[in-house]
Amino acid sequence: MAIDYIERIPNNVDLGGNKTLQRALEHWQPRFLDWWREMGPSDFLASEPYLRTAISVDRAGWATFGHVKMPDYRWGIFLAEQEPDRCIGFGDEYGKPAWQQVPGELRSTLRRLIVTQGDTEPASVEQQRLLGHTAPSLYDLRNLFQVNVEEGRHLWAMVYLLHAYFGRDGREEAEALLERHSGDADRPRILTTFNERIDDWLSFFMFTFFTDRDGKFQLKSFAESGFDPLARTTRFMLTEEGHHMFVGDSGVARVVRRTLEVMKEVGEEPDKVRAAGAIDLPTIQRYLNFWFSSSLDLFGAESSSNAASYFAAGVKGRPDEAKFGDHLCRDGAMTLDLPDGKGGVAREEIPLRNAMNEAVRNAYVHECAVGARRWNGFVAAAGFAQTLTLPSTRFRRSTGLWTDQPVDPAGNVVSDEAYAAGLPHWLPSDGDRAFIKSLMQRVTEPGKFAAWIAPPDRGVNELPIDYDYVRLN
Ligand code: BYC
Ligand code: FE
Ligand code: FE
Repeated sequence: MAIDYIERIPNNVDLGGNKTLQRALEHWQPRFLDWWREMGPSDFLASEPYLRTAISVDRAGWATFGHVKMPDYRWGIFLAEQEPDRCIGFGDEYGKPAWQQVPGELRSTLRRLIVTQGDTEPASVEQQRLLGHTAPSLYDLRNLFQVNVEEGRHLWAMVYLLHAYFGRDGREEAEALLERHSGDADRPRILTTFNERIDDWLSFFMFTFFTDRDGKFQLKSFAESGFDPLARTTRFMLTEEGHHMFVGDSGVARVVRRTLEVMKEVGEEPDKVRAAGAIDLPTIQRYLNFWFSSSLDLFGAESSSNAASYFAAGVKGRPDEAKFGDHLCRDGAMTLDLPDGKGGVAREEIPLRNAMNEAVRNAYVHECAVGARRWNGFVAAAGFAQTLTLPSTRFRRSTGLWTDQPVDPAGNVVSDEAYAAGLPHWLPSDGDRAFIKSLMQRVTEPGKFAAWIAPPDRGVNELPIDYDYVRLN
């Protein structure tokens, strides 16, 4: 289905056929633009990055590329095609027709989940708003802005659902999504990771690798939802998410490859690597530890009655629910490790439905490990024995069973003293951050890259690497 570009708000939901909704969203639109100008990449309003924009939701028309000023980007409302006669694929409502409207008894649950999802999107734009000043190349600057405009569109996706299906409460929540801000002392974003600072590009690459990947898993859970408009919305969002994770995966890989080039010249000693202007692997490991552990919290508690009721009600399924044999999960169980309160580890069996957060987190950890293995492949191929390792899922947790437990990255419960003494070695120190910051120098000549990162293997949309990916007007 083609997207209607004549309208002020591009859409494939026949917005023109619902004047009340159209007016409400046209009222929200200038507020969004004000927010973008104030809280987005505000110093680059006149720049023209080479961006892709969706002009239809099918494969052929998905991405149209061109130089565009970001405030002129056509943010719109795009849903994946409706599947005729779609049925609910899991939980107690299994096999019943998917809902085209919000069931009354699920209204507040669905609203809360949609608000939580929607809150993360503008939060990430806020977190990344100053990175343009220190972009290591025009290619990277363009990727940053591509991610930013698409996160802005993901906000639109959730705001559409709030306006279209949740009446007055929904409209109020849509306003509030522009009023909370990342890191704000009074009105912070909802989830902790989205209040953390992203002041440098190593953090940005870690965030797009680890945190956007949580986005992928959460969106895939919603893509199974019995609430069909949510499922269709998130299905289309997922087509954009692939690029965000590519930015993270290839970004970290390029940092590692540059580090390895320098290590071949000056040896493995971190100080020497730093003196040569690259990022030593132990520092990369500490950044990895920070963002991985923070992102693990985003899956919620290991044992969650909320998760059980989402699953039972058909609100939130497992990613790729169809690949599971049992869609009811009435009598399955999962065994969890938990602190025994005496410095050791106990085990507890809980009903599978209550363990849905943990099941999804496990799949996520598995996928993160594939990325880490790839980076380690570069290290090994360069002839070095160091490795980048995902810390234990018990390490530095702020939600769930392991909240505030003294656990080292290997997963061992240690004494409080050992934990306090270890943390500066496990997480980026002030010194690490100052060093990374000192490397963040802006490079604006097409085809040139900062010394701490290798060029990418190829450009965007089959263009050369030295293309003018951003016209800095
Ligand atoms: N920080 O029973 P649980 C993305 C709270 S990323 C602070 O598991 P729930 C993106 C929780 O509120 C994807 N608090 O809770 C990426 C609950 O508190 P109450 C975002 C947290 O809510 C990059 C308590 O702990 N999408 O799209 O059922 C760039 C017990 O936990 C946190 C979603 O998150 C935390 N991390 O499950 C741009 C999907 N975690 O109510 C975008 C929508 C938990 O007991 N959200 N708590 O006071 C959800 O599905 C669920 O809210 C959660 C948590 C899975 C997050
Ligand atoms: Fe997003
Ligand atoms: Fe994303």
